[in-house]
Amino acid sequence: MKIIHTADLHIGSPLAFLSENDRKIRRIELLDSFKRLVMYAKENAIKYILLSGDIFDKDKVNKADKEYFYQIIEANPDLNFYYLRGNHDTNSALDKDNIKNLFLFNNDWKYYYIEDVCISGIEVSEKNINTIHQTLNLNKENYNIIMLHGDSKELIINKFKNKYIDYMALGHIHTYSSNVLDTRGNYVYSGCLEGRGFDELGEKGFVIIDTNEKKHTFIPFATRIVYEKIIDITETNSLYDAIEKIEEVTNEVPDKSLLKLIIKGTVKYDATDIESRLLVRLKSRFFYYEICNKTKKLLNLDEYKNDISLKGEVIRTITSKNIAEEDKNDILNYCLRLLNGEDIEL
Ligand SMILES: [Mn+2]
Repeated sequence: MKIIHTADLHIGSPLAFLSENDRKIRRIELLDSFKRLVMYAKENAIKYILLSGDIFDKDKVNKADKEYFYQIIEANPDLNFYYLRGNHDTNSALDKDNIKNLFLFNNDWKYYYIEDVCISGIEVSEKNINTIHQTLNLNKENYNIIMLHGDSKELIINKFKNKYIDYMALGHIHTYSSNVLDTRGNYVYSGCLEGRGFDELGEKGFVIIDTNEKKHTFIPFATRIVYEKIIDITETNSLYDAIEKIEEVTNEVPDKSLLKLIIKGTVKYDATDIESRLLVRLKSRFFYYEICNKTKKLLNLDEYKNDISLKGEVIRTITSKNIAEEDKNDILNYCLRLLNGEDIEL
């Protein structure tokens, strides 16, 4: 039997860094990824989908989005959905216990049996966290799947060892990871279906559990991927060289992604213009991009040696101090930028 494990869709996320229009598009994509997942399940004859919490970003999610999510479930009665709520969507399914193909969980262990597969789960709270390990009751002969939402520390994963668990379908951590629980089972975070910001970088997707083969596979599935690239342009000799080097890196990032470029290094030329030189190409290729220009200029101190100005005075004072050359350059850079009226970030 094949079962899909997904979690942390966070439908209704604010996505505040995007423009109003892009935010609208991206929010629809978060919901649409769930619909694509259901289509994928149908095409691959997978009848069971586990939703391990935080399907909605918060309980007060847009009503239309919430209804649409449940309509996708109701429109596919041949698929079975197991929805265990997380810390963001505690009340999201309160009035949904009438949907025949939607199976919910609560604060006590609940067990659903499909042939020799047992899908169990419990919604963890402060009240039950210290007893959930003892109250779990599994049959050794079954293929046992446990659904939980929380990080491995708060769930006290070690206490689940040697309880006949084959697969722990977890939610809460937004990146896929699979770890050994004991000689029999694994505990797996499916991660979210779509990266929403620069704290959710890289491939996102879901997991297919194969209970016959006793294995599981991560399937990359995101509409767009969020990337962060750090580029050091210290070795470049001109703005043109720097742009070439940066474009070499950005060319490898797929179209329509979300990209943050962090450009750093100390250069001999003026690199303040980097952002505008990159604008045309980046704007046309990416859904969203931002540039963080952390470059510093290597100063030619001789130019200021006899300068009768506040700038000259500052430079003479700092250069005469007994500090490491590298630190000196940094301090001078900050001072000169302050004198230019710029805001600096230390
Ligand atoms: Mn969570």
